Amino acid sequence: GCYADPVRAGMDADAVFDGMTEHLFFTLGKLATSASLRDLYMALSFAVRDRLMSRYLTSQETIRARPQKTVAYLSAEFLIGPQLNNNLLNLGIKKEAEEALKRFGIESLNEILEVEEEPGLGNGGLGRLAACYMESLASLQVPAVGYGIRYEFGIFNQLIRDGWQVEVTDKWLKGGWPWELPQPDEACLVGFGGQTESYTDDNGNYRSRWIPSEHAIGVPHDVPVLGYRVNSCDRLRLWRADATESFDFYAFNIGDYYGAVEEKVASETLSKVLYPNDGTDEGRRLRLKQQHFFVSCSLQDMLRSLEKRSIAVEEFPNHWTVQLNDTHPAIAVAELMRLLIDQHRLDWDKAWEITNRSVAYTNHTLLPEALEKWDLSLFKNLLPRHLELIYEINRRFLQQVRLKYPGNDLILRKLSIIDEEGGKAIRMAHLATIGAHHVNGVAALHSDLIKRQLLPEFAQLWPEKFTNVTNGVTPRRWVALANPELSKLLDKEIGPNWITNMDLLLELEKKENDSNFLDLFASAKLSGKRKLAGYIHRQTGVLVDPSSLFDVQVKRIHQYKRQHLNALQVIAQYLRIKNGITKNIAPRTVIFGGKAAPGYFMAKLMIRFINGIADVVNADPDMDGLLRVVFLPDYNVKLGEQVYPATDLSEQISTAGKEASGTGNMKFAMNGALTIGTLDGANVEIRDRVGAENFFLFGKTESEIMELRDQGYSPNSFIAESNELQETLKLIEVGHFSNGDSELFRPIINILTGNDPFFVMADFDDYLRAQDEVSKAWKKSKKWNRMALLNTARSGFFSSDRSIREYCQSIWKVKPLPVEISC
Ligand code: 26Y
Repeated sequence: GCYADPVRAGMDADAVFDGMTEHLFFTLGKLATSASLRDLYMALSFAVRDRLMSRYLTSQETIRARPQKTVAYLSAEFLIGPQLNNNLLNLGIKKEAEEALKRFGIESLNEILEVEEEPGLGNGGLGRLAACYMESLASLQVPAVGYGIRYEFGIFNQLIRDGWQVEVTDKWLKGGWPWELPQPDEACLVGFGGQTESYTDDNGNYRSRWIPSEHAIGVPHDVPVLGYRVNSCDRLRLWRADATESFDFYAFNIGDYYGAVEEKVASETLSKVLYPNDGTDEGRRLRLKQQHFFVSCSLQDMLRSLEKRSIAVEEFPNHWTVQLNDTHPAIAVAELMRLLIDQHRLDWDKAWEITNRSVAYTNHTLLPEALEKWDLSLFKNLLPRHLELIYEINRRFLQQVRLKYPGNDLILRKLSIIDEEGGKAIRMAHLATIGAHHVNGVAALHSDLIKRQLLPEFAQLWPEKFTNVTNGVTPRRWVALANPELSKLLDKEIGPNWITNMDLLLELEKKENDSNFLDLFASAKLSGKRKLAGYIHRQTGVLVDPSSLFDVQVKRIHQYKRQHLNALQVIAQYLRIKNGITKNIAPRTVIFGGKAAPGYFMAKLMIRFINGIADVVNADPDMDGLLRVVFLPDYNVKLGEQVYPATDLSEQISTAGKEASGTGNMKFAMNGALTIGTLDGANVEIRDRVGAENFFLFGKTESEIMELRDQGYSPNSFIAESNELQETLKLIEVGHFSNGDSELFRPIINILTGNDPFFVMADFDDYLRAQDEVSKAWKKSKKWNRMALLNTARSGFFSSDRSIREYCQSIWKVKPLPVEISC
């Protein structure tokens, strides 16, 4: 795996220049004199990709020569973001690339980075977490493969027209994407539908055989994932579905060869598009097909890797540890059983032992509407053999439960994989929990609630199975790459090792009273704010003042995340300014960003609501110098890189108990934003680490919310007690933010004054109080800067390196495998 040609592997500016020149000529068919920015982006990307190859291939050789356990991270989403800058950073050739670009007449690398389309192969937090974890795995030199789907269309692009969200197809592959390596020779065949039949095998045993009615072919498209300044380069293997019409392109050993060739199934639609709902399970047939498709390909791929090396299938758990990123890949429990029993002829107990020793499950949500359930008839129609296996898993499991709780039918009903309430359905969280050796939540509070509320009967049955791994984010992308000014300052002050050892940031605590240093810290922030202000002006036409407080809420739009609470607060501030009560007001720019699921009416209306407020506020001269409101269209990874470094105040205001963890909250804190937030998800741990005095806490706790709900919550009792809230609601009702149309935002008013499912009214006054604290603190700039510095200094815990170390030690039992390159 070693290739030393300087044109392909050289790390200096000359070599990068030569590599680009060759790619322009031979790969792109262009002369340097006529190359466009896009051509130069492609040429540089190919030159960088060349430099990944010896690392990538040597990493694979190393594990082949010294077999040890590899992590298989199964996720329906990988929101990896732009690749070029990250690979330049991790390779350590950013300066060299800049120098090479100068010779093509390009003065700033940014011009080239601008061209890159990001693969939006995820909705939000869960997909981005998978990407951060892949980067940390490689950086920690842990052998790993991420398995997922190569959606042809990722998360839609968002336009804002007349204040409304408009969805536009994400054609990220147009023009070619230089970071993937298709591997058609490693294609896998996946079946769907049909029926099972029983037969007696050669040894006289009754067996079941699945005769699918359709097949699809999965073609791996591999993306190299390089670690930071190491040779370890892991693989993200994304499956593209091909129709079996092109089956004869591939060499397979299956019984029904002709049947497979003759199929006229448009199987390629399987990997066509990412479902854009995060948080609401719609139980769609095609989604289950997508899940089984990528899970089956991935497990076959793992088993094949053992066969290739003549390793017995019984050894599977010593070579692979399979992590399920939520229940989306939970069919893996049944599919691994099927492959072991039907294809590899293992008996049930052996197959179950292998499955259980290999699989672990991460839960990312408690919200009932996000818990995957599959209608039994749909499931049976698509995966009849899997249904049989699930019935048997369930039968054996419930038998075990009966022995422990004799005569307790209630507990059987609660634990069963089959939900018998209403139409029968398969509960994927139960399948995953029974099949896995560990179940973890993604923040301390969340993991606790899994045990107390979501799966209490399981937690009682298997207390040792349940654990917590608090989420983390990669400091490479989210600090080193996104925030060059802060990074420079950190390098100068504490040396460059913070990038791989974020605990070193604690040394910054010594600087908390150093005015000079605080000024430098603040000017790094100001530089980020100037850049964002420029972007805001170009995108929205709104002029914002970089010296105002940048108050930011970016995340998917959801009622539980309560963007409407933030919006109401903005209206309250607007009213104060209109009424001349400006003494305690700090000049603010309130920035929102995020996509709404296309079918989520309330979320889309919330976007319209924010834009309605923005129009009124920004057009009113009374607001000049005091208040601006911006909705940033098309929030994605690339835009996040602009936003986190430019933020003073991070809005983390979900109803307590509803946000499993949050990861944006961590990105903000690392970049020196202060948080205004509830005791929800990882906010709790952020506050514990950075110090309560450096965090603006408000709102009811999870147990207070529960109590309120149990007592029969009535939002009107809270409204009755708050004049500002009444005035705020009234202004919306008269159509002040909708050109006099008093109907437009009626649904928002109705929900808030009706049953207010997310307790917005209950938390409003305390939120306003906390915002006043924010304004007060902002006016003492030195104190603010000290608080901000302490947020950066104490946020090392939220590095995904720490999270991955925890997974490796307590769940996966895997060790690093350093990769050496000999040439
Ligand atoms: C069932 C299907 C429609 C579905 C699709 C996507 C359900 C959920 C999702 C995505 C969930 C998600 O992004 N969850 C977030 O995971 C983050 C990483 O753990 C958490 O930080 C965050 O709190 C949680 O909402």
